[in-house]
Amino acid sequence: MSKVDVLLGLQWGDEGKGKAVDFLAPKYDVVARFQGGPNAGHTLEFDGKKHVLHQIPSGIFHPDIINVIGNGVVIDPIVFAREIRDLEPFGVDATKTLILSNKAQLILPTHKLLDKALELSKGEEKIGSTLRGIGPTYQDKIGRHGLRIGDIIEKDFDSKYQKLKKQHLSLLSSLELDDDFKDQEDQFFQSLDVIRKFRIMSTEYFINESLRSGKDILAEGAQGTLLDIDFGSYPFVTSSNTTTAGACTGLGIAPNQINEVFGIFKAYCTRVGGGPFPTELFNQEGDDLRKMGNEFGATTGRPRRCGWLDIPALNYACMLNGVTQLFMMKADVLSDVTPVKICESYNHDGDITNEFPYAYNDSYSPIFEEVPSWNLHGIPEYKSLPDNLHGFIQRIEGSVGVPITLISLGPDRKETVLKK
Ligand code: 2SA
Ligand code: MG
Repeated sequence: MSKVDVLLGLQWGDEGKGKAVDFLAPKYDVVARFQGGPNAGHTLEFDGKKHVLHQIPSGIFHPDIINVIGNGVVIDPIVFAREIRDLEPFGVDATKTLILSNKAQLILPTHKLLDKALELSKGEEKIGSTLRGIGPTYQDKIGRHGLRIGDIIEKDFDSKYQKLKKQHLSLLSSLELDDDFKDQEDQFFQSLDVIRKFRIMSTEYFINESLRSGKDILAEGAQGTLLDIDFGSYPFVTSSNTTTAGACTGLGIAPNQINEVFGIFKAYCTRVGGGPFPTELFNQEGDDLRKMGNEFGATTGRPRRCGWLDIPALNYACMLNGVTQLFMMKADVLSDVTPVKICESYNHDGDITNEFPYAYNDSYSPIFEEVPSWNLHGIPEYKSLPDNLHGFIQRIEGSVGVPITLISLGPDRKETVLKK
């Protein structure tokens, strides 16, 4: 019997999970998404081309890998149909290698309107949602009146759809419907036909049978640990469990089937949307990081907030996820940046703490330490990385107690250094 490896983000998303999954995928027979939906934007770059995946697992470019959209995911059919269409010019026939859980929840056009209405109602306190309908869809799931992918192949789907839409419209009655709502709805129904061409099944059986027959599975997380609905900076979080536990509930895997947990982090931090960000830079240094790291949302294009690496947050994420290997991304962006800083702990009303705060506020301030910067040329072997970068790596490994086994020095598959 084989096991499941999990790959997930340790910060606020955008750590570079797409690249890491794409890099690891050839070692696996199955790649499975377990939470989130079209709010994700996983960027893959190879053969001089850039691809951004939102709902489709990142193993899709490998013809021998089966990709699974698990029950923990929320699916927007319109985005799904567009993604499938965009893959065609690259010779990807996803109907052969992608399967969908009948228990994944459906995002309706009205879920997106509700998302907008909820954000508008929050004013200054808004979460900074991607407005892809994520929150309202998970709300309906937990409220036990959502629609699932399995429903779209049932005869009574239309009446179920109308019933839920009516409920949503009564909630939205104070709002004018967007002019293009009818168009959205037409696209929604056309897109359902695209989904019907796929294998829709109880993917928990597929996953567990694959394990029994010795297949290797990689579970691909979306967003990041600090956006987890339970452990993230609530309420500025997404609506799913982005942690290792989410891979169990989002795919139907028993906890004792989890093997390696690959935790991805950037050598600095970014966050998109609202909410606390202890190491955020509000000055030119932050603008420079954004520019050098090209820190703009892969789904919404929004500029990302930038700041220094936060070790207490990284420790917290490693603890929650049981991380066994760390992958450090974008170390190239800090090349030549002087000085590079790391937050080792926080000052809380005069006391030093290493705990990730329940609510980060003015009573906290990060304690930074400067580390010497490095200078990169090309893609060296691990041993030949600049001494100062080795120092940075050892510093993090020492603080977190988990080895950094992969260092990414650029977006392309080839710009990757492995600690053998
Ligand atoms: P939502 O859309 O309701 O789940 O948003 C709730 C919060 O979660 C954040 N969030 C994200 N943060 C980083 N990256 C995400 N994916 C896209 C990307 C984002 C983009 O990969 O670049 O393109 O803007 C993602 N998805 C959700 C969000 O900002 C809210 O703070
Ligand atoms: Mg992203």
